[in-house]
Amino acid sequence: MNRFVSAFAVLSTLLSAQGCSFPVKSGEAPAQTQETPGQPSMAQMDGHMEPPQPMNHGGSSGGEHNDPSHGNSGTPATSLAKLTVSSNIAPNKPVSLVIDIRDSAGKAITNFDTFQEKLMHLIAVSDDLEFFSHIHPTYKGNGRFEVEASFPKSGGYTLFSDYKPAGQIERVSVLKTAVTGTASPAPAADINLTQTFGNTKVQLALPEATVKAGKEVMLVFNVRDTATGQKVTDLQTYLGETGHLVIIRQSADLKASDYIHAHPHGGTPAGEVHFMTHFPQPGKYKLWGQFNRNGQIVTADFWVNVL
Ligand SMILES: [Cu+2]
Repeated sequence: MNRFVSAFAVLSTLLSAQGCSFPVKSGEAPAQTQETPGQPSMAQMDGHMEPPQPMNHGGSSGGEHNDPSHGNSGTPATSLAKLTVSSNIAPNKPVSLVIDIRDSAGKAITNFDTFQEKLMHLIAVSDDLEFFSHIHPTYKGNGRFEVEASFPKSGGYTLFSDYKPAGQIERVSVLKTAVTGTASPAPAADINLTQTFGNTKVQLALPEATVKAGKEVMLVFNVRDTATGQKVTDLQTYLGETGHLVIIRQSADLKASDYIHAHPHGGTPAGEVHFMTHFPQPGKYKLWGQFNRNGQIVTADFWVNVL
């Protein structure tokens, strides 16, 4: 009962934030559901030196003629994601997440392109950005993806669902859910740029002491072994690349425009992973670099203040 209240409260916030509406059938399903429009991913904009929003690609000369979302910001996106959670989510209790992808007419989208080795990448974060999870839902056919997840603590969560309808550009749909109970206050942001994760010490090198919004910046992750202090030599590809970097801007209501997925540059020295990206606007950003040390995924998180 309680969860319906929170689900619809979140939904209405989203609708007003997005400035568009789509039908909500109350009582349609016994589970917590959420629908959000897909937006062109910022990932595909990396390297284009364009600000992430508004999604303005400069008129009709682009090659992706199948994508009406390239028009004015008021144009509806061509895909919608709906999240269904089978039960009340308790902290640390595995729960099945079902994500249905439909087109703007409500019809299931049934064909997806693989990118970075998967059909869907799902980034789940607690709304205070303390918890991060990168998982890959399984495609069940008829537009439906499923994955088991568990969330460590009470409070709101945002899921960034990253997928590519066949022949179209990458999309990011934002889904919201909540874990029962009262959220505990977030710990203070640790702004130290050297952190240890198990047997790996990662130092994030910024190009300048102050990072400014709207500028292309190179972020360098120096990955060392804690035992030897030396740069590691055992990095392997992870999902087809030498590393992945997810960046999310801290915000009371996380949106697709707060999400950046950066891809690394090749040809860098052993133990270094370089990402070119930009921070669209001032704020506090959380960064999660993911690296594969001989089969073990290291997730290195940092806070960066952008002026
Ligand atoms: Cu992924």
